[in-house]
Amino acid sequence: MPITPTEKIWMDGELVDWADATVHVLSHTLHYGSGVFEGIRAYPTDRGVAVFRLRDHIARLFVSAKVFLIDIPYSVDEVIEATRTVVRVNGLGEGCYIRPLVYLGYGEMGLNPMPSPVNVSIAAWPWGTYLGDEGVRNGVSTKISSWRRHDPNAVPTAAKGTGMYVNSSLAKVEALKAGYDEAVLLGPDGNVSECTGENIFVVRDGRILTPPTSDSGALEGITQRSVETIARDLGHEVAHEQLIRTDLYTADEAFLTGTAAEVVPIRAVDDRPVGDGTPGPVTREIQETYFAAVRGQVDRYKDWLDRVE
Ligand code: PPE
Repeated sequence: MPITPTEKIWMDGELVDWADATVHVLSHTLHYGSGVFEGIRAYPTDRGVAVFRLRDHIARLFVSAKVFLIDIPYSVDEVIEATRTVVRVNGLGEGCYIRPLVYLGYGEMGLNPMPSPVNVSIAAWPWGTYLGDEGVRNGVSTKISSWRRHDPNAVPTAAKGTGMYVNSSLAKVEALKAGYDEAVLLGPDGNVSECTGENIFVVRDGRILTPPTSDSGALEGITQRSVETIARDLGHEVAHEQLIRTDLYTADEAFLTGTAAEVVPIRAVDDRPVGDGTPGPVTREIQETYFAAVRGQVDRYKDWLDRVE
């Protein structure tokens, strides 16, 4: 997805011009993938632009850092305020994607990350639908990847670590080159885990199922949690259950969730149409409610929104 540059990027307490937001080539994270990050969206509402679940995202950034033994030299509140500042100074009233990154900078070389300085940056830019407007409307095609999701005892899947995303990139490239829109990864135990940057749900016999995040190697998604709340509020039964590959082939409906992707129907898995190959009614209902909630149009979810002005 191309980026439209904005004016300023927040770097270690300063607002830096977009073009000057650079790092040294010997930054630790560039070599060893030793950083942690977040993906957040802000949306236009009738009371100005608002960030969706901002505190939850920044809290997860700090949890990721804790897992990697990285001490972020700012408080949660300072990072929240900095995030709001980035949206405000760049005039992103129509909404945007926000990328906070904690990375180890230029210090010492070698695998020991501890002597390297901890740097924090926050960038934001307007970003359309991650998997395409067509995908949001009619669903995406997916392929079970030949790449397995991480074993939680190999890398900490509960953290959003930068280096861990080579796995997602490998799976994404494989799927795209084979002519699919997105990959579904199986976890180390062979059960369904998640997509490259999204959690996965199926609808079967009126129940909404998503894999248990902790042991499937999947990230615990904030969109996933929001969708679970929305689905229950709509009267659906939601459960975390292990799913195997054929559960995706035989599901009545399937969809994926993530901050960048939002809520996207899955129209096919390994060339098997999901249901009749068009987005089903439960997926549609949840998708519509999610899109309304993030724009401040559903009263009961208004506390998920953090106004910027
Ligand atoms: N799984 C993975 C592996 C993942 O990266 C994300 C977010 C999710 C699940 C969903 O989490 P949440 O955003 O809290 O609902 N992926 C972020 C990065 C995407 C990217 O391609 O870059 C995102 O959506 O911002």
